[in-house]
Amino acid sequence: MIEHANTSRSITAETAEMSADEKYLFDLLGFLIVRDVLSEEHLKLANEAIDSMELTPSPEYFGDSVALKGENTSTRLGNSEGFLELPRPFCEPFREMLAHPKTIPHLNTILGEGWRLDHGPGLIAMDKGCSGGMLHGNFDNAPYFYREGKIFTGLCVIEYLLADEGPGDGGISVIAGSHKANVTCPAKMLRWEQYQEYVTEINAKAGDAVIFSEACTHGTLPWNADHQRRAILYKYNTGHMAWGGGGVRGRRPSYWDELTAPQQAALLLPSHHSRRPKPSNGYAGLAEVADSV
Ligand SMILES: O=C(O)CCC(=O)C(=O)O
Repeated sequence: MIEHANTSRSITAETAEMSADEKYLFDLLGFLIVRDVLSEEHLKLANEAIDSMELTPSPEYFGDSVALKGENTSTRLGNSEGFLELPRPFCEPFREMLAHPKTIPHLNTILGEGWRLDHGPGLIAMDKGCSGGMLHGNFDNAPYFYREGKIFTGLCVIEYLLADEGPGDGGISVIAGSHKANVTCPAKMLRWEQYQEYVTEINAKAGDAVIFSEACTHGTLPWNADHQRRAILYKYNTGHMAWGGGGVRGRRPSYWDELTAPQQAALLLPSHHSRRPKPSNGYAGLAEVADSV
């Protein structure tokens, strides 16, 4: 047995893991396509559920990029609420995706056993001509590295495609290998205005899952296909980022209102990495997230 002095035992000999080939590809590229994850029945049910929903326009993410601006004024549509609470049978595909038998091995390998849903599920729906979104990635405190035969990283996305994303359609795109980049990505590349040949448009079929580390620079290309783009994103994190379950459990304590913002922020449950109220943003959003204490 190999002794690994510094790593935790979040992966054991019994852990269901992704294959050696998949591990190679994910480590090399920062993303992976897993084919045929959703059954035809679940794919149909998920799409029927979305057909019956009123989708809301999402904020625009193309920033000042000329290249990512779509031909139409239509923004991407979305919904990030209620998928798991839908009436049966419509909740079933979304609940299965939460911990899907075909992608559990991937989460185990990437995040270690004990991973948790960090946020989502959230739907991205785009009609023809819809604008894309700026490339981004490599957030602070969520790097990617490989040590002692094990992947270490933070936020990991499983994006289940509910509609095909074929060549030239647009949609999810990545800079392959950028999860290990050491140098800042040129702004024009993030805007997809230069070096487009190094940005990979991921092509996959409805029912496939695209798995990527948020450390891998990724974004959305404008949508060109006649059919609506539909992808539902589940974002996971390592369990130890919620190692002890938070300083305060259960109901908000009676003395909550007597605490200062820094004191309240210190007690929040561990699910607000980038938007966590902190000194540098003036503790913005504290009131909204405090209910999660
Ligand atoms: O699927 C996409 O369009 C990209 C999603 C994205 O940018 C993200 O999850 O941060």
